[in-house]
Amino acid sequence: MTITITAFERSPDRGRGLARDMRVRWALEEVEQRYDVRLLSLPAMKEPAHRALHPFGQIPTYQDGDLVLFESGAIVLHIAESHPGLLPADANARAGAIAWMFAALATVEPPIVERSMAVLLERDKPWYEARLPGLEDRVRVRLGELSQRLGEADWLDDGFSAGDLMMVTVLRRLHGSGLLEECPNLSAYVARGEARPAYQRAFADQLAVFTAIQPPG
Ligand code: GTB
Repeated sequence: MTITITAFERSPDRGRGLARDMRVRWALEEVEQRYDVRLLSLPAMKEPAHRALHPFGQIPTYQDGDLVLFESGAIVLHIAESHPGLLPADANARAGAIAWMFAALATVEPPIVERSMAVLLERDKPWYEARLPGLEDRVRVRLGELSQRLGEADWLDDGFSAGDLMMVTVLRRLHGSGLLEECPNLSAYVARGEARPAYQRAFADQLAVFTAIQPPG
Protein backbone atom coordinates (compact mmCIF):
# COMPACT_ATOMS: atom_id res chain seq x y z
CA MET A 1 0.00 0.00 0.00
CA THR A 2 1.40 3.42 -0.93
CA ILE A 3 1.59 6.10 1.73
CA THR A 4 -0.13 9.31 0.64
CA ILE A 5 0.32 12.64 2.37
CA THR A 6 -1.29 15.99 1.65
CA ALA A 7 0.42 19.34 1.15
CA PHE A 8 -0.36 22.84 -0.09
CA GLU A 9 -0.84 23.20 -3.84
CA ARG A 10 0.57 26.73 -3.41
CA SER A 11 2.48 26.97 -0.18
CA PRO A 12 2.43 30.50 1.25
CA ASP A 13 6.07 29.99 2.28
CA ARG A 14 7.09 29.94 -1.42
CA GLY A 15 8.95 26.66 -1.12
CA ARG A 16 10.96 27.45 2.00
CA GLY A 17 9.86 24.18 3.60
CA LEU A 18 8.07 25.83 6.51
CA ALA A 19 4.66 24.21 6.05
CA ARG A 20 4.10 21.19 8.25
CA ASP A 21 4.16 18.61 5.46
CA MET A 22 7.97 19.21 5.49
CA ARG A 23 8.43 17.34 8.79
CA VAL A 24 6.39 14.39 7.48
CA ARG A 25 8.34 14.30 4.22
CA TRP A 26 11.62 14.45 6.15
CA ALA A 27 10.58 11.61 8.49
CA LEU A 28 9.56 9.43 5.54
CA GLU A 29 12.88 10.13 3.83
CA GLU A 30 14.81 9.27 7.01
CA VAL A 31 13.16 5.84 7.19
CA GLU A 32 13.38 5.39 3.41
CA GLN A 33 9.67 5.03 2.78
CA ARG A 34 8.31 6.00 -0.61
CA TYR A 35 5.22 8.20 -0.58
CA ASP A 36 2.83 10.07 -2.83
CA VAL A 37 1.77 13.65 -2.26
CA ARG A 38 -1.74 14.90 -2.96
CA LEU A 39 -1.70 18.67 -3.40
CA LEU A 40 -4.66 20.68 -2.18
CA SER A 41 -5.88 24.22 -2.70
CA LEU A 42 -7.14 26.12 0.37
CA PRO A 43 -10.81 25.72 -0.71
CA ALA A 44 -10.31 21.99 -1.30
CA MET A 45 -8.99 21.62 2.27
CA LYS A 46 -12.34 22.87 3.55
CA GLU A 47 -14.42 20.46 1.43
CA PRO A 48 -16.16 17.56 3.18
CA ALA A 49 -13.93 15.05 1.37
CA HIS A 50 -10.81 16.47 3.02
CA ARG A 51 -12.51 17.16 6.35
CA ALA A 52 -13.28 13.44 6.50
CA LEU A 53 -9.49 13.00 6.76
CA HIS A 54 -8.71 16.13 8.74
CA PRO A 55 -11.41 17.59 11.01
CA PHE A 56 -9.80 21.04 10.94
CA GLY A 57 -9.46 21.16 7.15
CA GLN A 58 -5.68 21.46 7.14
CA ILE A 59 -2.56 19.79 5.81
CA PRO A 60 -0.74 17.49 6.35
CA THR A 61 -2.67 14.25 6.43
CA TYR A 62 -1.27 10.75 6.14
CA GLN A 63 -2.99 7.72 4.62
CA ASP A 64 -1.67 4.19 4.51
CA GLY A 65 -4.34 1.63 3.66
CA ASP A 66 -7.09 1.96 6.27
CA LEU A 67 -5.01 4.25 8.47
CA VAL A 68 -5.79 7.96 8.25
CA LEU A 69 -3.88 10.40 10.44
CA PHE A 70 -3.77 14.15 10.90
CA GLU A 71 -1.51 16.30 13.14
CA SER A 72 2.10 16.36 12.01
CA GLY A 73 3.34 15.25 15.46
CA ALA A 74 1.12 12.17 15.47
CA ILE A 75 2.13 11.38 11.90
CA VAL A 76 5.88 11.66 12.58
CA LEU A 77 5.50 9.58 15.74
CA HIS A 78 3.64 6.89 13.80
CA ILE A 79 6.34 6.83 11.12
CA ALA A 80 9.08 6.69 13.78
CA GLU A 81 7.37 3.86 15.62
CA SER A 82 6.70 1.86 12.45
CA HIS A 83 10.22 1.89 10.99
CA PRO A 84 13.72 1.79 12.43
CA GLY A 85 15.86 4.92 12.31
CA LEU A 86 14.08 7.67 14.20
CA LEU A 87 13.68 6.29 17.73
CA PRO A 88 16.22 4.49 19.92
CA ALA A 89 15.64 0.80 20.68
CA ASP A 90 16.10 1.24 24.44
CA ALA A 91 12.68 1.92 26.03
CA ASN A 92 13.83 4.78 28.26
CA ALA A 93 15.82 6.47 25.50
CA ARG A 94 12.80 6.07 23.21
CA ALA A 95 10.53 7.75 25.75
CA GLY A 96 13.09 10.55 26.06
CA ALA A 97 13.12 11.14 22.29
CA ILE A 98 9.30 11.25 22.28
CA ALA A 99 9.44 13.78 25.13
CA TRP A 100 11.59 16.01 22.89
CA MET A 101 8.97 15.73 20.14
CA PHE A 102 6.34 16.97 22.58
CA ALA A 103 8.68 19.69 23.84
CA ALA A 104 9.21 20.92 20.28
CA LEU A 105 5.47 21.05 19.57
CA ALA A 106 4.04 22.09 22.93
CA THR A 107 6.76 24.26 24.50
CA VAL A 108 9.02 25.68 21.78
CA GLU A 109 6.69 26.00 18.78
CA PRO A 110 3.87 28.11 20.34
CA PRO A 111 5.89 31.31 21.01
CA ILE A 112 7.61 30.94 17.62
CA VAL A 113 4.28 30.63 15.82
CA GLU A 114 2.81 33.52 17.81
CA ARG A 115 5.69 35.75 16.70
CA SER A 116 5.41 34.58 13.06
CA MET A 117 1.68 35.25 12.97
CA ALA A 118 2.19 38.76 14.34
CA VAL A 119 4.87 39.48 11.73
CA LEU A 120 2.65 38.07 8.99
CA LEU A 121 -0.74 39.47 9.95
CA GLU A 122 -0.28 42.43 12.28
CA ARG A 123 2.46 44.52 10.68
CA ASP A 124 0.02 47.29 9.80
CA LYS A 125 -1.69 47.37 13.20
CA PRO A 126 -1.07 50.28 15.56
CA TRP A 127 0.07 47.95 18.35
CA TYR A 128 2.56 45.96 16.23
CA GLU A 129 5.76 47.86 17.12
CA ALA A 130 4.92 47.74 20.83
CA ARG A 131 3.92 44.06 20.82
CA LEU A 132 6.80 42.55 18.83
CA PRO A 133 9.58 42.92 21.45
CA GLY A 134 7.52 41.02 24.04
CA LEU A 135 6.78 38.23 21.57
CA GLU A 136 10.48 38.02 20.65
CA ASP A 137 11.51 37.91 24.30
CA ARG A 138 9.22 34.92 24.85
CA VAL A 139 10.96 33.16 21.96
CA ARG A 140 14.36 34.15 23.42
CA VAL A 141 13.50 32.54 26.75
CA ARG A 142 12.84 29.18 25.12
CA LEU A 143 15.86 29.44 22.81
CA GLY A 144 18.10 30.27 25.76
CA GLU A 145 16.85 27.27 27.72
CA LEU A 146 17.18 24.96 24.75
CA SER A 147 20.63 26.30 23.93
CA GLN A 148 21.75 25.71 27.51
CA ARG A 149 20.49 22.14 27.40
CA LEU A 150 22.02 21.33 23.98
CA GLY A 151 25.40 22.75 24.91
CA GLU A 152 28.09 21.45 22.56
CA ALA A 153 26.20 18.24 21.69
CA ASP A 154 25.23 17.45 18.13
CA TRP A 155 21.71 16.28 19.02
CA LEU A 156 19.36 16.60 21.98
CA ASP A 157 20.10 13.10 23.22
CA ASP A 158 22.59 10.48 22.11
CA GLY A 159 21.89 10.24 18.39
CA PHE A 160 19.64 11.98 15.88
CA SER A 161 15.99 11.12 16.63
CA ALA A 162 12.44 12.14 15.80
CA GLY A 163 12.83 14.63 18.67
CA ASP A 164 15.60 16.42 16.76
CA LEU A 165 13.65 16.22 13.51
CA MET A 166 10.70 17.93 15.14
CA MET A 167 12.82 20.52 16.98
CA VAL A 168 14.76 21.48 13.84
CA THR A 169 11.57 21.97 11.82
CA VAL A 170 10.16 24.16 14.60
CA LEU A 171 13.34 26.28 14.88
CA ARG A 172 13.58 26.73 11.10
CA ARG A 173 10.59 29.04 11.28
CA LEU A 174 12.97 31.59 12.86
CA HIS A 175 15.17 31.83 9.74
CA GLY A 176 15.41 35.49 8.80
CA SER A 177 14.39 36.76 12.24
CA GLY A 178 17.94 37.02 13.62
CA LEU A 179 16.80 35.25 16.79
CA LEU A 180 18.39 31.89 16.02
CA GLU A 181 21.77 33.53 15.44
CA GLU A 182 21.70 34.81 19.03
CA CYS A 183 22.33 31.18 20.06
CA PRO A 184 25.17 29.96 17.79
CA ASN A 185 24.87 26.37 19.01
CA LEU A 186 21.20 26.33 17.96
CA SER A 187 22.06 27.81 14.55
CA ALA A 188 24.63 25.06 14.09
CA TYR A 189 22.10 22.45 15.31
CA VAL A 190 19.55 23.54 12.71
CA ALA A 191 22.25 23.57 10.01
CA ARG A 192 23.21 20.00 11.01
CA GLY A 193 19.62 18.89 10.60
CA GLU A 194 19.30 20.65 7.26
CA ALA A 195 22.50 19.01 6.02
CA ARG A 196 21.12 15.49 6.42
CA PRO A 197 20.56 13.81 3.04
CA ALA A 198 16.98 12.87 3.99
CA TYR A 199 16.22 16.50 4.82
CA GLN A 200 17.74 17.61 1.52
CA ARG A 201 15.58 15.18 -0.47
CA ALA A 202 12.43 16.26 1.38
CA PHE A 203 13.26 19.94 0.90
CA ALA A 204 13.94 19.50 -2.83
CA ASP A 205 10.63 17.69 -3.31
CA GLN A 206 8.53 20.36 -1.63
CA LEU A 207 10.47 23.12 -3.44
CA ALA A 208 9.75 21.42 -6.77
CA VAL A 209 6.01 21.82 -6.08
CA PHE A 210 6.47 25.56 -5.73
CA THR A 211 8.87 25.90 -8.68
CA ALA A 212 6.41 24.06 -10.95
CA ILE A 213 3.74 26.75 -10.46
CA GLN A 214 6.07 29.66 -11.20
CA PRO A 215 5.53 31.30 -14.59
CA PRO A 216 8.56 30.73 -16.87
CA GLY A 217 11.16 33.52 -17.01
N1 GTB B 1 -1.15 21.21 14.53
C1 GTB B 1 -1.29 20.92 13.11
C2 GTB B 1 -0.15 20.00 12.66
O1 GTB B 1 0.92 20.04 13.27
O2 GTB B 1 -0.35 19.22 11.71
C3 GTB B 1 -1.28 22.24 12.37
C4 GTB B 1 -1.51 22.04 10.89
C5 GTB B 1 -1.44 23.37 10.16
O3 GTB B 1 -1.30 24.45 10.77
N2 GTB B 1 -1.55 23.31 8.83
C6 GTB B 1 -1.50 24.51 8.03
C7 GTB B 1 -2.77 24.61 7.20
O4 GTB B 1 -3.28 23.62 6.71
C8 GTB B 1 -0.32 24.45 7.09
S1 GTB B 1 1.23 24.34 7.93
N3 GTB B 1 -3.26 25.83 7.03
C9 GTB B 1 -4.43 26.08 6.24
C10 GTB B 1 -5.63 26.37 7.10
O5 GTB B 1 -5.57 26.24 8.32
O6 GTB B 1 -6.65 26.73 6.49
C11 GTB B 1 1.30 25.98 8.75
C12 GTB B 1 2.14 26.94 7.99
C13 GTB B 1 1.61 27.65 6.94
C14 GTB B 1 2.39 28.59 6.28
C15 GTB B 1 3.70 28.80 6.68
N4 GTB B 1 4.49 29.76 6.00
O7 GTB B 1 4.05 30.37 5.01
O8 GTB B 1 5.63 30.03 6.41
C16 GTB B 1 4.23 28.08 7.72
C17 GTB B 1 3.44 27.14 8.38
